[in-house]
Amino acid sequence: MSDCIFCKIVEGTIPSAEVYRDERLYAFKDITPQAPLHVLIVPTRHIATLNDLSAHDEGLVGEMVRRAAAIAREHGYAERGYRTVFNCQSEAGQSVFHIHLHLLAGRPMGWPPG
Ligand code: DGP
Repeated sequence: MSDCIFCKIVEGTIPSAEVYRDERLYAFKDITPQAPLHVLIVPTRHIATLNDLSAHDEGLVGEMVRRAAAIAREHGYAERGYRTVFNCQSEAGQSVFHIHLHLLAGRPMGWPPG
């Protein structure tokens, strides 16, 4: 989608700190990290919110979650712990409307989230 900031990051027209890439996923460092490790995992195809997922996307979402776990493990957080978050719509904190899974690790996390 032409005016989507994460599509531009996937295409490389906006620079980002790459963590992982394949045909279906791109993972990169969050520009305003909220933890020592803060990575965003996005599909390379534009999907605006979780509400726009179809049954066809179940494998894709599974890949996003498994990739978050793999990145956490690569950074040494598999046993210590990490948090994964999808924000959906503005009230929940979604500010970029291209779905992304936050992976946060490296500090104690409170609950409930703010
Ligand atoms: P959310 O609020 O859940 O929609 O998360 C959007 C995240 O995207 C937020 O943590 C900041 C991050 N972000 C926004 N713009 C950019 C950017 O241009 N580059 C990078 N690396 N991250 C961005």
